[in-house]
Amino acid sequence: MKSTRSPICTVMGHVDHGKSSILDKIRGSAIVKSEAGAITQAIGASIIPLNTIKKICGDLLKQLNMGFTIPGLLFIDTPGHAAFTNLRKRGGNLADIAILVIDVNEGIKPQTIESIEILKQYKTPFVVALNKIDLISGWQTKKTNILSSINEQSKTIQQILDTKLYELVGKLSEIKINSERFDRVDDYTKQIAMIPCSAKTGEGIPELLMVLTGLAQRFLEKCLECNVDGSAKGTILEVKEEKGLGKTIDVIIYDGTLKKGDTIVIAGLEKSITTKVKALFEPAPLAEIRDKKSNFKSVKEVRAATGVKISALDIDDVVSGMPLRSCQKKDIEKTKQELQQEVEEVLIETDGEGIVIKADSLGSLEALIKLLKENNVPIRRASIGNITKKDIAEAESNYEKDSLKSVILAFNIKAELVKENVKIISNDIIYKIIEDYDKWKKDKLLEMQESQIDKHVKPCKIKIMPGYIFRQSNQAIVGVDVLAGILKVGMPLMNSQGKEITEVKSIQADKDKLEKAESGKQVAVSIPKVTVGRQINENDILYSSIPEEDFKKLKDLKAFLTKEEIEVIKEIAEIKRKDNVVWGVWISSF
Ligand SMILES: Nc1nc2c(ncn2[C@@H]2O[C@H](COP(=O)(O)OP(=O)(O)OP(=O)(O)O)[C@@H](O)[C@H]2O)c(=O)[nH]1
Ligand SMILES: [Mg+2]
Repeated sequence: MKSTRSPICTVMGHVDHGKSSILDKIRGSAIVKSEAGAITQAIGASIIPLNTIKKICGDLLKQLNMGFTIPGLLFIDTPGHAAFTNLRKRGGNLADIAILVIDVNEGIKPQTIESIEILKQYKTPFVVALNKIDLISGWQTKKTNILSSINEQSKTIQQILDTKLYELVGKLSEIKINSERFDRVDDYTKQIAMIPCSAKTGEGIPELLMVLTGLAQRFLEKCLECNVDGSAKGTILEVKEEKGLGKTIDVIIYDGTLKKGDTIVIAGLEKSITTKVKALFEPAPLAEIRDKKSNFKSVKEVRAATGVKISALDIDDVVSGMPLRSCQKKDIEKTKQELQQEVEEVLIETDGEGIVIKADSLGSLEALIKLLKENNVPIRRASIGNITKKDIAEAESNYEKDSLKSVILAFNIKAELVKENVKIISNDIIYKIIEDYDKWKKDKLLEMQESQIDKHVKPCKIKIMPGYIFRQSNQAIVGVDVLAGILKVGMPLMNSQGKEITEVKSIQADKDKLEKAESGKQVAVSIPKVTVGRQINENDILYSSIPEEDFKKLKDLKAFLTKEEIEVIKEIAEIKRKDNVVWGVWISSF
């Protein structure tokens, strides 16, 4: 039998911006507004029935002028830590809809961007809860709806709120999110609604629920037609050891019914696990938890959408984010294949060129892969869990060919193994990993090019200083003024007619031996094969004698030459051409 299940709504956002508090307030309002059945606590989630939402929203929902068929909303809180960053199901986000919480006084923070990136990738509709408005200094809490409350604030406060709100609208538009205050939105398919609110005073919470419910109903009705009596489909939230129960798995069920005794298949990294539901648990009513009887209540069956704790044998190797299905005995093999295929669609194992990536869960790995693909970064291997010797070896195999790909990107994973030729970039914010990777690549490229340029004879211009002839011949020693570029030991030198006459044997200044001398320095150099008064004289200008091959290479590395060096290299080319008209002409001019 087809029926509409509750849309799954995740609450996302930066640490401490008030995700849990907003959910608490929604739950709190639910309990205040009606007694029995106001909310159902599920494992890792709370379900607010439509009737309760209607009571909380009062006349607000009527304004929307819509008929509601969704039974309610199932909320999942995502804790600040990263394991929950991306709750996935095949082909999408486990969440049908989301609340993005932003602290009005703090604005956009790293995890806000992270959340937006994930919502964008999966095209998940969302609203922005602009939280903590009560902390705007001078804010007066009113017991009316949020719009009247805003209108009743002083003009200054109204202005402050508007400034903060539109600053945020501006920032969001930079990352291609078109947003607007909820009452000023004219097309919910094009604009993200922002609802100013306070989880502390409750202001704006009914409006937040109204917009969310309206959005859920309008856009989700079709995709929520699930088969309540069919086999259960779910996503693993967490694997947990519970006192008295042993290993258990917390699962969000988004389709079908799961019963005690059902056969379940859970996809694994190498192979799937098939087991039986030994027991199903929901959170115990508050009173029982207080009596310390148990935190959990055993139930016979659960229906989508809900969160449930499953106790079963052989679940030690279950990984969070993995898909779960219940099935008939005869369908085990088929289900196994389907689930394993789903996982293999995410994991990557190739011999091609590309980087290695690791993540702590299937969901975060998928999100990371998607972002890298958008950035055209080739992936050789993508897998879950700690970095292994094999990962290192795979990354290192790129080193010879392209050291920029000798990299492991790790999301929410400790980087313990190290190897000289393999760069490991780890972070618990996905887009930070990508930023760090880009930065590392840029720096590394510069470094590589810089070391490249040092292999070539670079442009340099010196003048033999009058009165500083220390030795005339037999390895002449003269004082020189470095007019441009860097004079280096080993550098071949030519005169201003373009004739290569000598090279720099050594450089000395104040009795110190130097490897090089920069423009502006005056140093003594020893130069063989020349005699002062014959091949060279006081006041002569000498240049580095750049071989034609080097001239070409320097053209490609132009970015690493100073303006002064570029001027000199042009002079050098002119001089070389006096002797050989085609010198370097096949290289377009500098
Ligand atoms: N004044 C005020 N304080 C708030 C509001 N919302 C949350 N807080 C406070 O902000 C702090 C963080 O709130 P949480 O709800 O725990 O934030 P969170 O986003 O769930 O944090 P993590 O789960 O750690 O990421 C707590 O001290 C809350 O009491 C609000 O609207 N007004
Ligand atoms: Mg929290």
